[in-house]
Amino acid sequence: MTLRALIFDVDGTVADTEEVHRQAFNAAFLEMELWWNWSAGEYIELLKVSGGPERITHYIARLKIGQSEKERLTGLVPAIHRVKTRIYYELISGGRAPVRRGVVRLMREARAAGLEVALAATSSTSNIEALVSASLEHEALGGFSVITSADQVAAKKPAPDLYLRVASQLRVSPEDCVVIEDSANGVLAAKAAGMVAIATPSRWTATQDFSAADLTLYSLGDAGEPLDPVTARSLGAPELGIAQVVALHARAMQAA
Ligand code: XBP
Ligand code: MG
Repeated sequence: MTLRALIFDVDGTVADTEEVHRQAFNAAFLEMELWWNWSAGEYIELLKVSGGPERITHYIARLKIGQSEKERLTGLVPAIHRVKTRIYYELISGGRAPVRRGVVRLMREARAAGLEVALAATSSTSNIEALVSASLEHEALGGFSVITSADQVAAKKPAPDLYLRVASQLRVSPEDCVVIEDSANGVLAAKAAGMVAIATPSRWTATQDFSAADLTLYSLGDAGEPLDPVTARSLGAPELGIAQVVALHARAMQAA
């Protein structure tokens, strides 16, 4: 089983988008005349639920209000999320989300090594495309073998559906894939799909449990911002390069 594909989660992995998502949620609540406003601290907790509609529903379920009011508000979730998605699309199209260090370099190294490079996200395809166009200026959409989002599968992370769909679209076996993920749900989804998972927690997910990951790094490292000496020594390089990804995959396959 040789490594054939490198799959990047999008939100929090390719770029630090969650602050933009949080602002879009709050702007949507305002527009819908709802009294909610998610603080950064609250959002870290809410991010343990994957998916915008699921997150709002989870939030409503915990409000100290009557059951009938909860049902009325839950009925509004699709409308709230449509407004949120419109606002997010506008914000992200303005290039508001910084790309994480080393992501573009590792994508290019993977392509140069003949690997498929794919994107997989819980958010919608249009949101991913807006982010790629606005923030990954040199990485054309065409540079990705597959771009898949949760609106194409039945169950969101931590279910394996999204990653299994990427593997089938790439016509590769899940075992031939390595996933880069910033969330615990994402790592669990990749592992449930039978893939090797590298976790790169973000400032929003740093408190989550990444014990299921095959490797956890706080960053991929990059020229000008190498990994700290201890991490670099354990990795055998100042940044996570495609050679380290191939070696990790080979070790995981031998151990399987
Ligand atoms: C990200 C999510 C998404 C975003 C919000 O997960 O869970 O729900 O936070 O986007 P991942 P939507 O990085 O695992 O893809 O509101 O479009 O769902
Ligand atoms: Mg993510």
